Amino acid sequence: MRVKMILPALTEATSPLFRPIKYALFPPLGLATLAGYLDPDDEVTIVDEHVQKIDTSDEPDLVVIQVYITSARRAYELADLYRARGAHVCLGGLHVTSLPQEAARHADTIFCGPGEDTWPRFLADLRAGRPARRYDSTERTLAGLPPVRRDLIDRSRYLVPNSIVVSRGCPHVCDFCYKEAFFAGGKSFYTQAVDAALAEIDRLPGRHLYFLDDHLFGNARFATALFEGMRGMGRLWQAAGTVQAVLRPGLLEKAVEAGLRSLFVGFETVNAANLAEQRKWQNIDRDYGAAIRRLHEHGVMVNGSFVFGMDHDDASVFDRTVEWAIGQGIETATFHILTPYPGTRLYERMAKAGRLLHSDWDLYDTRHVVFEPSRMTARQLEDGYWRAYRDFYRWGSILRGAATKPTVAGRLRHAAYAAGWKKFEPLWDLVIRAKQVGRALPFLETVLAGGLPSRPGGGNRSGDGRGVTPSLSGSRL
Ligand code: B12
Ligand code: SF4
Repeated sequence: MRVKMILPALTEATSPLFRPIKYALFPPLGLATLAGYLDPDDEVTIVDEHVQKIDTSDEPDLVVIQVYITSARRAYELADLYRARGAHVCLGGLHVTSLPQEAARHADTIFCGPGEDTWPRFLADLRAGRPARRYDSTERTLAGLPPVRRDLIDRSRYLVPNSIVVSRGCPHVCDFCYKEAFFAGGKSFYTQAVDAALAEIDRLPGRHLYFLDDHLFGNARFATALFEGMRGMGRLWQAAGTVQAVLRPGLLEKAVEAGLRSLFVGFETVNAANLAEQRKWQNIDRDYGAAIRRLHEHGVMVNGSFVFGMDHDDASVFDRTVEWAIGQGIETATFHILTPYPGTRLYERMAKAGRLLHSDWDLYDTRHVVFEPSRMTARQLEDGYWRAYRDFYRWGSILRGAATKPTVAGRLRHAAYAAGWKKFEPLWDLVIRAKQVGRALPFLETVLAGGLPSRPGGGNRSGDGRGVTPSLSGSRL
């Protein structure tokens, strides 16, 4: 069977003028995971439109498309094209799960929720000549997961080819997050067996890893065993975690011993009232400053994530957030405009109150205002969002942030990391066009390694020295 798997891109990522580096960070791990279930004699390709053009002149038997909200329009366009040509078209992923009826109009088969249970079921049905129109995931386990088909990924096109996930979902329930809707109908947080996760890590070449798990620290027992198993592998890695997990005694130390050097932390807001509104219980009454100090003391750089536009935010929130982040010595920040994804509680609340402005999914990209804010105008919110980026990444701000570090080496590392992410965008653009992303960055791995409080154990168990791919944690999104 000829199988074509596609990750369509949103318009910005395919711009002929300028391609932000964030779209060349991570390969399509979801599709590579699903490819693991195909037969060895299936002819399969994975095409990621964020980094390559899609040739639509072919005639595959089966087309598999992963749909995010921001790429839904493009995904449907490709689906219609291949259906007209007689291929069996499957659509799955977050947006299909949120709006199955919308997606079904463009597909032969749709998939709701994670694919590990439904996808092999569908493949068996297809081979038996009776594929269904819709599959809903209910069994949630990562046991027996076949190896991710990384051989189908062109590593040289990505800054971080070694992205990995060893769990799914998250134990928390924040109102604005995709997670409750996506995992409805089954468990919403589960992990691989520790040995399987370690084996997957061991298979990855080079030194650097990026865990894309929503909350790698979410199950403390699993995380402890994983970090203990990773000790001595000589890895340098980045991940996402919560303030709560950082403050938990012992866990961060183990992560650092295993090679953690930069953490994406969802602070979300400096406005405490917003946390209750969004059911971000795990952040309430947590000392953000203490969490940052603890990370920095352990040589871990912080990528702070902030959301603007919650109901208690007024027009002063941008300056306050930026000043706070600089003063805390946060190395990189990711700002978002609050975006109600269909299927979330936030979306329901906004829809009920008549506050949604439109359903143009292209603009649900966390850079546009798609609802009526409560204490400022939509214009103020959008302008403030862009201003926050500009102000945080000014040279003056980078140097002020760097100056909070106690040592010269620490200051240099901060400046190199923050500037590398945002100050050299035109250079990244050139590197992407020259298809040299994968080779460009041993320098950044050096930056990550620069903060070690102590040296981790020696070499790389499986490493072959290739694919050393340091990253900037500047974007999880
Ligand atoms: C890595 C990442 C990115 C990367 C790369 C994406 C990629 N290569 O896949 C980059 C940096 C490009 C990115 C960009 C953006 N992202 Co992003 N990203 C993620 C992140 C952190 C991890 C994705 C991942 O690899 N997961 C692990 C794999 C194994 O899971 P998976 O991809 O979901 O695939 C599984 C299932 O979805 C399902 N499945 C998927 N497709 C199909 C198809 C079929 C047929 C079947 C059967 C099953 C199936 O089966 C797979 C195996 O279980 C997620 C958070 C998350 N936890 O998902 C956010 C997330 C997906 N991003 C999000 C957003 C908003 C964005 C941006 C708009 C942000 C921005 N402001 O620019 C952009 C635009 C994305 C776009 N192109 O349209 C949102 C999506 C919201 C939504 N409802 O669509 C998420 C959920 C973050 C969040 N919490 O809000 N992102
Ligand atoms: S902690 Fe993060 S991943 Fe978990 S529910 Fe909240 S926003 Fe989503």
